[in-house]
Amino acid sequence: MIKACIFDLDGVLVDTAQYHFLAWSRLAKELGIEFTAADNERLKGVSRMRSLEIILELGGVSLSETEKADLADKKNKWFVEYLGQMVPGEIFPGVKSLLERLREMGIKVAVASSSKNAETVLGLLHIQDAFDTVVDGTMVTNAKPDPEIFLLAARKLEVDPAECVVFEDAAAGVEAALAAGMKCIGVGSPTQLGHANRVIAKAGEFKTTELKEL
Ligand code: B16
Ligand code: MG
Repeated sequence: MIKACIFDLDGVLVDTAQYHFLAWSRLAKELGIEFTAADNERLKGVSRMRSLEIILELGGVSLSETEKADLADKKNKWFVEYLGQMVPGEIFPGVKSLLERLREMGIKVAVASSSKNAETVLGLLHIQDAFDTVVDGTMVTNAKPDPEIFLLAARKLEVDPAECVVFEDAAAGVEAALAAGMKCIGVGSPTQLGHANRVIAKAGEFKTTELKEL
């Protein structure tokens, strides 16, 4: 029986990719590296440092760890600045009512996001109180596909991993959820997320009656 729903943030509750794209494009331009919207797709669900490394690889640029850390910091400052434009209405349609329904049913809800800016984003969307717990990139050492972030969320919710379902838009996140011994609903395309227990196009489309069928 499912007792908890764990939501990835970026790409499941809201589209932050557009803001990441603005910041990464600005950095790539400064470095003289061509970076397209298609390239940006490869960064979804990937950690900040790995995202930078992918961009540097695109440009055939190799830098020291210190230089990379400085660039990642610079990108993050711009990202946070661009996030200032985010408004509560950007939460994906149907998500807020889904969260409310789950809680009414006594199902615990959590966010498990690789982003170190998760709290800021939840605050901008005015939904920080909609969750029993939030686990983010500042609290784990191993990035998805490692199951650490989901196992930590289950521990904080005091629920067994087998009683959790994860909503994830990234292939590495689906892998992480399954490795944690949880059920997983892929949010996006079945081609990329075929290893999930089910795939839906948008999180807001999920019907709580479907929890029984997992
Ligand atoms: P930050 P998620 C991920 O969040 C994003 O999908 C990914 O594009 C981003 O690079 C990563 O967070 C780190 O974000 O730079 O804000 O720490 O999908 O796990 O909610
Ligand atoms: Mg995501």
